[in-house]
Amino acid sequence: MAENNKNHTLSKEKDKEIQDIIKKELDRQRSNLLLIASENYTSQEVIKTMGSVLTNKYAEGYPNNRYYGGCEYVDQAEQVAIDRVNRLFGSDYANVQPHSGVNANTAVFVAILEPNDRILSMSLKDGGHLSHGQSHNLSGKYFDIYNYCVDPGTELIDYEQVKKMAKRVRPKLIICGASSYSRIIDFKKFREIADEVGAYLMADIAHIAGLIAGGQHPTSIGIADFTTGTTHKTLRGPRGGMILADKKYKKILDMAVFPGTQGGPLMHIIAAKAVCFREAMSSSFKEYAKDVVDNCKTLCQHLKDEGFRIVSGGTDNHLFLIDLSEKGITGYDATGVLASCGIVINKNLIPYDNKSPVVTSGIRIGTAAVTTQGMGKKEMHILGDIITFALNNKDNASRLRQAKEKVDALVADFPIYQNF
Ligand code: DSN
Repeated sequence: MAENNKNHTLSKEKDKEIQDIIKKELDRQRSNLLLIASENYTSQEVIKTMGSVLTNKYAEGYPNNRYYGGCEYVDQAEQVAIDRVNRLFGSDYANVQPHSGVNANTAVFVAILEPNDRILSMSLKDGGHLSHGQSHNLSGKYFDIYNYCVDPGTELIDYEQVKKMAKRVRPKLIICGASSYSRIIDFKKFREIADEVGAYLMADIAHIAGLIAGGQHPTSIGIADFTTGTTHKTLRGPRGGMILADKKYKKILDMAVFPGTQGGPLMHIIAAKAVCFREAMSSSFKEYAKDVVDNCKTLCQHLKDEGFRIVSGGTDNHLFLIDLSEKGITGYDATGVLASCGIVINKNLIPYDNKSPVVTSGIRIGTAAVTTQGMGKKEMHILGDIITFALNNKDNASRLRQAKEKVDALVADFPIYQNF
């Protein structure tokens, strides 16, 4: 650099305050068992791509049709992401720009609905998502929301009730897909119901995207009009959203994402999505998806055998819900007890819960992250024993310390992010 020139941009100075926080978070992820059903450990290649210079680029618009110059390489990255996700899911249109699952859902609403149009979706208490019409969310404020519930006896989606409601309500859009439903979702049955009442069908596969990609859950592609999802849960990519659909919807969906609901796309995240889609096409990812479900079934059955009541009696996917009301402990307290032992889960409403969303009668457990770590059947039984021991000794500090020691021993055998 010439003597009098100043380099204003390329500071090599470390931001110690933030680096210390990142280091602490890395240690937290390394030293705890992450059983939050919507979390995972993404690959180092994904993390490296997110931390790339692609973050510097504005690229409003779509590949080869941008409002900025200099987009030749980010165009390539976005096209690779689109082509790969279409190949992965067998779709013929994809929008990889939504910043999140909520943004993907919102864009579909903007594409096809007018304010006050009717939506029929799953109740939040029964497993639905807040962006499917919760009253404080934009979806609940701008649209007329009707909810279907699970059957109070089986705790499974009652397709007859969905059909009856659809006939009565005549919604413009039916939403299927959930955040805390542990069973297979029958997209074909939803399609039949939507056809009977002339409604659009949107499948929100945020939770099960990786299971669909890995052949462990039936697909919604070719059945639902719109499939929305996230890339960071079972799909194990960067935090972000996506929309898949028939290409006849390309124009309205592209417009609804940009300029309808978003501005500049996050090109570093889109490139990292492309990395994740490639990883999810591998045969090892198929094995991973199968192991996630097998581990979930093993852990769920273990806890059931220990006397915990499992919502709907079991699981077909990567998560299950425990109803703790007979155990005399709330979801809120159970989350704290397990956290003190190094097991991170979330409290969760269960169907027909009489407690508030802050307290809850249940907890949700998922196996996507521990399966990424390499844990299998044997570890699921160890984990089941530790969870049982901790919840049965919730007020005994020395026993909770013993549970923590067991978690530490388990985690030590399955290190993650060693090269960071
Ligand atoms: N998708 C939610 C979850 O399942 O954790 C968060 O909104």
